[in-house]
Amino acid sequence: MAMLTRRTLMKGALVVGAYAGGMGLAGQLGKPASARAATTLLTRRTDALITDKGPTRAAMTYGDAEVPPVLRMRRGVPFALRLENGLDEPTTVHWHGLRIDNRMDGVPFLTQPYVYGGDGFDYAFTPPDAGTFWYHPHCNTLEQMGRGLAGVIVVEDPADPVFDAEIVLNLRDWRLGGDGQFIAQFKPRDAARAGTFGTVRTANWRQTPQYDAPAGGLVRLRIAATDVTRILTLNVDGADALVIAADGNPVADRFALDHLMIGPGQRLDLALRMPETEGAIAALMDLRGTKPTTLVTFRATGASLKRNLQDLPALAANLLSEPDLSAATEIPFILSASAEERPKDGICGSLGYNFWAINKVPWADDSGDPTAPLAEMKAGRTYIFNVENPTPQVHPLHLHGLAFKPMNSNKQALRPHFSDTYLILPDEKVQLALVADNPGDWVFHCHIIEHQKTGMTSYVRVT
Ligand SMILES: [Cu+2]
Repeated sequence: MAMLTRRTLMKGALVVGAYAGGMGLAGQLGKPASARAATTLLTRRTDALITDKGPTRAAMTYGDAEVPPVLRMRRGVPFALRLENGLDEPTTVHWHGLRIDNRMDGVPFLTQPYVYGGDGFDYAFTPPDAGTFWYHPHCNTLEQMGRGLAGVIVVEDPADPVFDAEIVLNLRDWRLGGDGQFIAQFKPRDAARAGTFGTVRTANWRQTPQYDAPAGGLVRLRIAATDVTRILTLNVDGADALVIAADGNPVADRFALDHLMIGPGQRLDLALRMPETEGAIAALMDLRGTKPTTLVTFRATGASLKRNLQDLPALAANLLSEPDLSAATEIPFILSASAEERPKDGICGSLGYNFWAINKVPWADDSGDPTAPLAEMKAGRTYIFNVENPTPQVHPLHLHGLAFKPMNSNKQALRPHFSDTYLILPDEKVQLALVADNPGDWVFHCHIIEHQKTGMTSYVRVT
């Protein structure tokens, strides 16, 4: 059935595996990483071929290749990796969506020291859930992510259905001028609104790349929206596509993709049924905004495999704690604009403004002044976050270390589903129900990074 291997389809996206099963101490969840991991991930500056104007200088990447590698892990298998910081500024790595030990969560000051240029940090954890996740810095985040530091994580499960091909898509924009070189990452007046948009759209750092896949075959598309600002409305032209997982977790009843909105930090796993005829093209589109944008194309190759989407087995569910709504404690989280005084400059960078707040408290996240937790929760108990968005903007709200179920929106019909990032609409009220089953200080913030960095950040404590 598998005519093409994953390796042949990954194209520029180098795959790094670092299963640490045989590596001893570094792989033990809950213990300090006392041994250096066999795999290293180097942050460094690089020239990048993003436009036809020649190399874009002073991009930032992870690893040896131009594009950050896809990190492959296995559910329940210890993983270890040493971050080596080759930048001339501090950084950290956050593993977005992975419910791991708080000490491995990558938030400077709150969970670990920042990692200076020339220094390293040993990350070691066991991913509890299979699915599509991603990794990025939590220090000088707008600049470092804007210049390239964002990669995709695939956590495999041996029971995953076999597809004819798998294609991982890291969707993001770049703030480049007409000469193909970086321009300022943000404009303050836009940070106070929807955020500052990129000028060049890419998938895996290429403009509208084309991938080959077997005609009539089933392709698993693992999509991560890693941009710092842009919200997408995804559709597929020229082929049928089913949504099989969202934000790392299988959907209970898979459904046809139809104008689905995802925001920064969110992921979508699609089962794409390739066209029958060799040479036929399908396209992943973004329909948000004034004109449709083709993000990626897929070209059918060879004789049709005659596969049927309905024959695809369901993905195995992740083992998440079901909230006990009869014994839940409710906690309000109200998003707002803010006009408080300038934040202090921090080692991990400040944008110099407070435009946003949660429960009236603006916090610029990676400045070393974390205020107090907005809520304290008892391990093992159920909580409901009553989130209200009276602002005129959409906000992708991300909670570290825990998984929640969105319920009872006054604006959207919600499917029962576990997630780590919720895209809240203007004037929406929603309930995020969760079991506080992972102790630690967990950041809860908007993933439009300008909003995060100008105050729309808080944290909760689980003890
Ligand atoms: Cu926001």
